[in-house]
Amino acid sequence: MMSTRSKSVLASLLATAFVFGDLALTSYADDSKQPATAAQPTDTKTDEAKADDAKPAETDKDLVPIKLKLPKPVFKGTPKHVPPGTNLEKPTGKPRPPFMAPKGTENVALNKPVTSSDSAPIIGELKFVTDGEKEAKEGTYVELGPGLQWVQIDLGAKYQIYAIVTWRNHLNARVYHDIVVQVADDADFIENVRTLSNNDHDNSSGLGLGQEKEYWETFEGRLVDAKGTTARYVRLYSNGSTDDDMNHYTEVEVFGLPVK
Ligand SMILES: [Ca+2]
Ligand SMILES: [Ca+2]
Repeated sequence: MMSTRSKSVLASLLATAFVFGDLALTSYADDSKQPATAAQPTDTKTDEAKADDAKPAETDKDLVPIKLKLPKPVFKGTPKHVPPGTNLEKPTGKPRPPFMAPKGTENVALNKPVTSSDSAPIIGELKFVTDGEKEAKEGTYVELGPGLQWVQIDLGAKYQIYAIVTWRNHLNARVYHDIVVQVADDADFIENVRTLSNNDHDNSSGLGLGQEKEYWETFEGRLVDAKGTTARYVRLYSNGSTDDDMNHYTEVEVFGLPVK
C-alpha cells in the first residue's frame, strides 16, 4: 500500500514529467523546423513554392514582393484633422503591405521620357518624374502650374503593368485633389484608355466620377494596382492640393514586365 505522502510525491513526479514531456514536444517541433530554415537561409519562398506546386500550371505565376525602395520620411504619421472640402480616406496607421507581382517585375519608368500639360514647369524639370530621386527635399520635385495638370510617361514599348507608385510633394502632409491615373496605347490618350484610379468625387476634371478617396501624401507614395494591364503610356492627373493650387511630382515608378 502506498502512503499518502508517497501518492503525493508520485503525483508531483507525474506532473513534472508531463511538463517536461510538453517542453520536449515543443523543442522537437522547433528542431524539426530548424534544418529547413538553416539549409536555405535566404530562400523564404520554400512554402510558397510548395503551394505553387499544388496549383494548376496556368496559375503558376511565382508571385514575389516588388522591390520598392521608399524615401526617408520627413514627418511622422498623418494629420488627425480632415481638411474642409476633402473626401479623405481614414489612414490605416500601418505600413503598406508588400505588393506581390510576377517574378522579374521591375520599375520600367526609370529615366523614360516625360511630357506634361505644362511644358514649362514653374520649378524643376519634367525629367525629375523618372530620374530615380524620390527623397523629399527642395530641388527634387517638379512644380506644374495651377489647376488640372498631368504628367505622362512613355515607357517606350508595351508592358504588362502591375503597379504604379507616385510620390508627389511629400515635404509636408498635404492632400492633392482630382488624382486620376490612366494608361493608354497612344500618346494622345485616344486609343484603349483605361482609368486605373480616380478620386475626383465630383467629376470637376471631366474624366468621370471617381469612386476612390483622397489621401495624405507621405513618404510611402501612392500605389495603384494596375492588375497586369498592358499599355505603353501612363498619365497622372492632379488639381492642386490643400496647400496651394500647384501640382507636384517627385517620382513615378511603373512596375511592369515586357510584353512577350
Ligand atoms: Ca525624381
Ligand atoms: Ca474634383
